Amino acid sequence: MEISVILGDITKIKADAIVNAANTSLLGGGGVDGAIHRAGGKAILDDCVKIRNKQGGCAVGEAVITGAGELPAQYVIHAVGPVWKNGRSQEPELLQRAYSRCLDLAATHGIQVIAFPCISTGIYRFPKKEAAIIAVNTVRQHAYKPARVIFVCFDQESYAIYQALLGVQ
Ligand code: AR6
Repeated sequence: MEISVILGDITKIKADAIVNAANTSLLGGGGVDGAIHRAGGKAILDDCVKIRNKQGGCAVGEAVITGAGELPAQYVIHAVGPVWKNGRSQEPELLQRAYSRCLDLAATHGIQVIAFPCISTGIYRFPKKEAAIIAVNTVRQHAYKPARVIFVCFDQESYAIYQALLGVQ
């Protein structure tokens, strides 16, 4: 398993699956969620609505998978991270579970290349470094080993944090 980090827009990544930092409604929002739905078109929302009608959205710390519409990826995995409150409301455990559920779905769908954004670190205000440590540790410790995991950072600060954690220049 190769783990890498890039600075850029996750909607441009040609992975088997890109991960979305969604919310429990699965109906879209701002941040990376807005970018993915804008770039991918209506097909992604249609798939989300079907899942919503069947299971009533997606709980915090869980993930669901849809097609990727017009995106270069094949699938979008919509993960719901926690809103940061005070760090004592199970935020770390819930963030870890969200990453882990993405890898569970990757395993069941035979996904070999998966790209993650920095879930919960934008609108949900999870501290960037703590979130990155959880993301990297969860990927390293999960039973499923895809061929390639790409952490896609959208800001220089997150990029530097992942570079340091992964020991790359
Ligand atoms: N490519 C990669 N990363 C991005 C992109 C992009 N195009 N755009 C933003 N980011 P956020 P959250 C980064 O706020 O904190 C939505 O409204 C961003 O810089 O997108 O989990 C949802 O519907 C940050 O590092 O997600 C939820 O309601 C990271 O993606 C809520 O926001 C996550 O920031 C979820 O909040």
